[in-house]
Amino acid sequence: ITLNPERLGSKMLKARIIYDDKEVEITKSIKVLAEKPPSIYTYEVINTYPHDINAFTQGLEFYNGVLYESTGIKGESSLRKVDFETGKILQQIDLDATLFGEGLTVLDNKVYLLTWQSGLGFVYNADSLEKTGSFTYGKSKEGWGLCNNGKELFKSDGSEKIWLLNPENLSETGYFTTVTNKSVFNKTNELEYVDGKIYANVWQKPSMMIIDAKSGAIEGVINFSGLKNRVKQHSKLDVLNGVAYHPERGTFFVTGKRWNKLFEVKIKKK
Ligand code: DDQ
Ligand code: CA
Repeated sequence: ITLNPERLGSKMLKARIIYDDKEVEITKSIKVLAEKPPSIYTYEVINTYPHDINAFTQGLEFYNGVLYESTGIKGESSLRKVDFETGKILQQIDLDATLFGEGLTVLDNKVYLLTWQSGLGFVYNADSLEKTGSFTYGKSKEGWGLCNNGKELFKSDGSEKIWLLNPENLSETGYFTTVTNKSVFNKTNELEYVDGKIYANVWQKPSMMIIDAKSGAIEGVINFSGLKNRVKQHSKLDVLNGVAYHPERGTFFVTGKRWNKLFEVKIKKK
């Protein structure tokens, strides 16, 4: 039996054998893990910008120099364009109060936005934020994070899988599993695609993973636990969430749910 080594994770092996003159099928589940442990990365804060303290940040991505941000919580969910330097909201649309906004990504002037548990996503014109379409999920469970590589979308759903979606019709064309050399990991949340890797923050952890976007191998981890202490402390303060890459500056921007700051950081291998 040969395994497709491109994608890691759980595999089901099936074999038909002759036993006592009878043909029987045997199955065995195995886990194909990454070869190497993840490398440790560190970060340096190079700038701090204001961020809406009320925003329950879900999606974060730059497109043509503008920061696109989506927020969650029913009745507070929105899609906005933000001037990252001042934190000023340039344009905003609110989601129906029955929906819980989740991740977003922008491709070919279209914003794709997920909702959490209603199985529903939306498409908007990136300039006007006018709604141009909607879609439902296939086999993926919930709507968590989104990013894209210029051709396909990547979607997290709270499980150990990252799904690939066709941007034309939003069909799920496959998935890969996020694994280290030791085990399978779940709960990747907000995503960002840069040069063949997906930067993913992990729900309820102050950490980010660097995942190979083909195999699913977790190649790096970054501990951002120092950042939450640097924002205004208040009773509704929530977890680190939101990572956006700025290609012209070559830096990452990270924030959290109801954080009053957006941090511009440089990431490097320890
Ligand atoms: N998710 O973004 C990680 C997918 C879900 C975040 C859910 C946070 C719960 C907030 C409280 C909900 C009250 C109905
Ligand atoms: Ca992002």
